[in-house]
Amino acid sequence: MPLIKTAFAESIGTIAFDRDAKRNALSAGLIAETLAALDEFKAKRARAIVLRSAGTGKVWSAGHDIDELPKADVDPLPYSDPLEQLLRAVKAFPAPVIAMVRGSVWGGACDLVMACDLVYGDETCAFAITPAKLGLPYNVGGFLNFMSRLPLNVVKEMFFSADPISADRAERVGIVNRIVGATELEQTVYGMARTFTTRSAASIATSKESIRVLSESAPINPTTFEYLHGLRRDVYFGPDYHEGTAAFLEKRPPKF
Ligand code: YXS
Repeated sequence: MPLIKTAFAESIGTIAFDRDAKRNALSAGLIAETLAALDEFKAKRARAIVLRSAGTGKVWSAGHDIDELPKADVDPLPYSDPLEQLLRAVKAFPAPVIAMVRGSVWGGACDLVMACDLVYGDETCAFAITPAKLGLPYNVGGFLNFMSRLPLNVVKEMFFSADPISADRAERVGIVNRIVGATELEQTVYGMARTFTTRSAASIATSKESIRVLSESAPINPTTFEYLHGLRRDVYFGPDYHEGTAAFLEKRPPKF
């Protein structure tokens, strides 16, 4: 069974997560299909991509597939992780990627939404980043993804509390470009995508890549990187990560 649905019309590629049984958890399989779809749309010279859920359920995506997280003593978010590969592919895609969000967005899926170029949601959308619920150390690229978009106090509220930011606050703090009514969301998103198809693809691609390079240029020296990596190792070798992933799999609240 495919884990995503895709469509291509008017030079706009659509990728819809279709794994509701697991609340669109971003498994390696779902991500592989998504990466293949991005490659196909790049070959077709898509002028815009829409990333959405196929369903109309309460959850856009439950984030990284926790069943696939290493259970302990291993970096849970290495450079090679499928989700990290997807984040880089979205940021490198040579046309705008628009997240169309209905329902709640959790963990790594929130990072994915923040990696998209534009985000539109309806009043049911909500956004949570959840390493603090799993006892997990997030990674440097992920922190920078949030820090380059949101005020630090909001980044800290999200990472420390793991609580969802509701639709109206998400618009106020800048997680989303706009919140529109549920019945207008699709036409708003595809209307913006169509606008991009009438503009210079070369100019847009250069703007997107230049903004990516400039926004990611956070100069840190090797000693600082080693220090940050050491902080992360202390966590993923620590007791909280064992407890956080076990609690989720045993369907009970974690005891930190
Ligand atoms: O028991 P079954 O087989 O029916 O499966 C259940 C859940 O186990 C499964 N599921 C997931 N499986 C793997 N990875 C997930 N992230 C995940 N989320 C859910 O889907 C089936 C239905 O789940 P259920 O009954 O809880 O659905 P619900 O509608 O009552 O609640 C929906 C959610 C999303 C509120 C709830 O499932 C939930 O809180 N899921 C976990 C959200 C989360 O904490 N995601 C973070 C994943 S870790 C991550 O992304 C990063 C590494 S980090 O932690 O750093 O942010």
